[in-house]
Amino acid sequence: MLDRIDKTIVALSSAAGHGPLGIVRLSGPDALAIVGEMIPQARDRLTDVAGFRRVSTTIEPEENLHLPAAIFVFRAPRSYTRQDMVEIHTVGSPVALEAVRCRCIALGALPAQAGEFTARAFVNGAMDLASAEAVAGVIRAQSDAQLRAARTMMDGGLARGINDLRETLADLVALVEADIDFSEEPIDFIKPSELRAQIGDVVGRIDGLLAGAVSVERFDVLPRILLIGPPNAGKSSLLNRLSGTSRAICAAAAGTTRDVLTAPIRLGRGEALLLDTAGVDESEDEIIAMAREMALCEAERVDLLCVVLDATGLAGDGASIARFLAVIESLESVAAVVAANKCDLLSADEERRAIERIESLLSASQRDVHSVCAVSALTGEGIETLRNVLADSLVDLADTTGGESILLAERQRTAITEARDALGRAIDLAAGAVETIDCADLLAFEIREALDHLGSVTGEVTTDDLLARVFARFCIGK
Ligand SMILES: Nc1nc2c(ncn2[C@@H]2O[C@H](COP(=O)(O)OP(=O)(O)OP(=O)(O)O)[C@@H](O)[C@H]2O)c(=O)[nH]1
Ligand SMILES: [Mg+2]
Repeated sequence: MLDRIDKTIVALSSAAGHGPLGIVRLSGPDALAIVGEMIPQARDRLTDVAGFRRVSTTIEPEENLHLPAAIFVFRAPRSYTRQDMVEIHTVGSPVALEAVRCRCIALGALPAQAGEFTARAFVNGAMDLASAEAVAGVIRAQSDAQLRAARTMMDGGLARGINDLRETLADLVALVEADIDFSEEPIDFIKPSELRAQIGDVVGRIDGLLAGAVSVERFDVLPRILLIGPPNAGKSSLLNRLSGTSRAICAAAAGTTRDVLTAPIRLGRGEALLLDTAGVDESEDEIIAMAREMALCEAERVDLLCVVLDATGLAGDGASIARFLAVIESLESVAAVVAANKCDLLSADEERRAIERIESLLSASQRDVHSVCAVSALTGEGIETLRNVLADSLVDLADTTGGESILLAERQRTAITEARDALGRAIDLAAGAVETIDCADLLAFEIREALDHLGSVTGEVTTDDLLARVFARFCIGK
């Protein structure tokens, strides 16, 4: 990819499919000339500009095919790739956009490979490698928490952290190497105990970074929320209501749902996958017992439980609900929220008492839940509140597992771990030495090893193979 950096590339940069607007993007020395061929009447207005310009015109990718277009010109180096770039914004018809892209290719542009625009931005010094990788994360983010983590990385947050570590290590390796260079002199540039302490400090900072990191690979997986509750509580009705579909069969008969059903739902600015299962009770019926086992097994593998209870069933002693809560106590490790359903059948007073009853049953069962919401799957009452509570609970989870929410790709995590291992070996060497010179060669080797691994995270140390792997994860056009 990098051997053709002086060639002009083209790609569709908007999402595939029909839309009001679509974008074809070019980067490279011939970008202006190629687009100029398609707009002879306005060609001069592209080239006589030093920085940025928007030109409204008609573009003719094929004979007698005239499309209204806005042409955005970004002259090098004031562009994303720091090369001449042109964006053609025109009607979002896949056929029209393909005609424009093909004409660009006929005029000499090369079809862009995945991530090639961002690879050029990195090679031309517009961003560090970690920031370039974060661009893919921002595009793939499926929730607010993921988007924030990717933005921090794109703004150079990870690079700054890594560069601080590298600076400390570069200072240390200089002192160790000075010990080697001046081994004849009676000077001790750094004592083994001091080295151990300083390297230990770097290891501590690396551990903090790794513990607070979110995996970019998790971006491809939607968070999963399981609806769980006694039979007939209205789980399937809630799945339909939250997803806006008629995905699940709902019926007055208990035991309607047997298999696990799924539907994507909108949550805040993100999405989640909602799972509907069979009602959990003590039935002896063989099929219902199997369905219950399946529900409980599924519950251990989700990010969040949405416990659905029939609020009208709380009028009596609430014994059946207490029994149900006892069943899910074993799922303590999974976060939960409670939806008290069928509130349309209750007066405001009864609703308040039902919520209080659930809260007291919960405190007796020691089951920690984020929130109890009164809802009606039938009328839609309280559903938006439940949606917000589910979204907030997922963000809380991301924040507790994500700490400062630095985003790491698996490649970066491996490189940082290898740096940590090399530093661990350096600490062992220093611990066994009376004077630094006793093991200075090996010490310098291990610290340099750590420096190289850390450098590969931000792109200070790169290989073609590494770049090919990094940018292969991108979509074409970015
Ligand atoms: N009034 C009222 N009825 C509801 C509400 N939600 C569900 N129902 C009714 O309750 C009955 C059971 O609903 P389902 O959605 O099938 O309940 P479920 O929890 O999926 O039941 P199983 O799959 O059998 O465990 C149906 O007759 C629904 O129409 C609600 O908010 N208000
Ligand atoms: Mg059901």
